[in-house]
Amino acid sequence: MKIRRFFAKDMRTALNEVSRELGSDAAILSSRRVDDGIELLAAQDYEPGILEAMTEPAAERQKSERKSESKIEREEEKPRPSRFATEVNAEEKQVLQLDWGNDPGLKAIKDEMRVLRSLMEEQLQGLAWKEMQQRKPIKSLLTKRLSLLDLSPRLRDHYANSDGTDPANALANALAAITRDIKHSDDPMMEKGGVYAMVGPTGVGKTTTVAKLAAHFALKHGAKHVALISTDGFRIGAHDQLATYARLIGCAIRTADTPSALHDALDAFVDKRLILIDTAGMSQRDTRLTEQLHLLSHSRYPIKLTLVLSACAQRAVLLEALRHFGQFPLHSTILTKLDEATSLGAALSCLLESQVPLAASCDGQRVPEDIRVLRGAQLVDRALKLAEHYRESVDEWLLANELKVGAHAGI
Ligand SMILES: Nc1nc2c(ncn2[C@@H]2O[C@H](COP(=O)(O)OP(=O)(O)O)[C@@H](O)[C@H]2O)c(=O)[nH]1
Ligand SMILES: [Mg+2]
Repeated sequence: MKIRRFFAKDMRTALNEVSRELGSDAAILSSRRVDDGIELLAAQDYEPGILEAMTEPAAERQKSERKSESKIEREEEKPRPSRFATEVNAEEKQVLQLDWGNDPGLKAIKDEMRVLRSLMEEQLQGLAWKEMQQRKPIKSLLTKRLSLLDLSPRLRDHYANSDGTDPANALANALAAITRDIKHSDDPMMEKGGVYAMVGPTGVGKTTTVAKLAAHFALKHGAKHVALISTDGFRIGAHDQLATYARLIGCAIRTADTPSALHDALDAFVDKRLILIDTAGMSQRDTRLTEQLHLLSHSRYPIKLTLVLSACAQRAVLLEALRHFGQFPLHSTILTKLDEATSLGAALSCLLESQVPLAASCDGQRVPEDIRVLRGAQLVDRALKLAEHYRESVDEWLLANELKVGAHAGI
């Protein structure tokens, strides 16, 4: 058996060379990637028995050598691997196991199969969507209409199952179900007072919302009944921003950037009817503080955690905020920046999925005007108007793509 090593820039060239040099019956013993191409070990007049002898690990050989003498004698009769074969054995033992994972030819085939698979999936998804349009025209129309609202796919599919004798009737039922499922806080914080801590990502409008709530309460009941606490002692100007609002409203204010300072501030404001705590954001420090706020809510200060969310944020951002702050019991949520949102789908999905009650909605920067209590019907109505204004058509490819084949009930 003749064994030779070949180098070439790619597998095809290497195989051509093997065939030219050793003939078409040559056997490939191993292949591996090297710096500038492919290295092949090929054999002419390949005899599997000899190869096994070449690849038999030394330990195995020693073990069999230790067996009975008669066995040794028989072993000696067997052909021993040549010096060249032994060298190859030592050097190439690991390489002799073909490294198919790095084979460029196989990799190309794999890539092509991946493309073919996604093409087939796409075709099947398109068929599933077409089939649904034929078999369940009302459901498919509802799916299209609800897609305009930009609800999460799960909620869209859920509400697209609404009953109805005709498309308009089914849509009215679906919208009524959405409206009914939006939870509202029965706690009128702007009327009754209490201790509320605004938590949420940075920049969503927590400080502005605190000012709006404080100003409304002060207008109704008097500024002396309102107190503000800022726990955002890190950012330059954060306290100044709240202090400016407190001065304009004429209410008391304190900074508390440690749990004990917060305790002291709450003690100092024990006679206030409305205490609003403004926090910073989502950093680890804020999480610790939120934890503290939650702990305090079990003491004599019934602090209610209110999650402030921007209606402009993407669904993933809102879900992340919910995941982060949802580890504490949330009393309610306030939606801000409704005036800047081009879709309310993400915010509605968040409210529906989390079931955290909505306490108020903000639709502008003006203090105190731009805050109101919106009911579910008003929110849904607003969401529909935005959908009509900003979305003309549904991307059917996207829709079909989301309807993972067979994954949804009734398809
Ligand atoms: N358009 C709009 N802007 C808002 C609203 N609420 C707050 N803002 C603005 O958002 C920015 C950040 O607000 P701020 O209260 O400092 O956010 P915080 O970091 O959560 O305290 C400021 O420019 C606010 O004027 C709102 O409802 N609509
Ligand atoms: Mg702030």
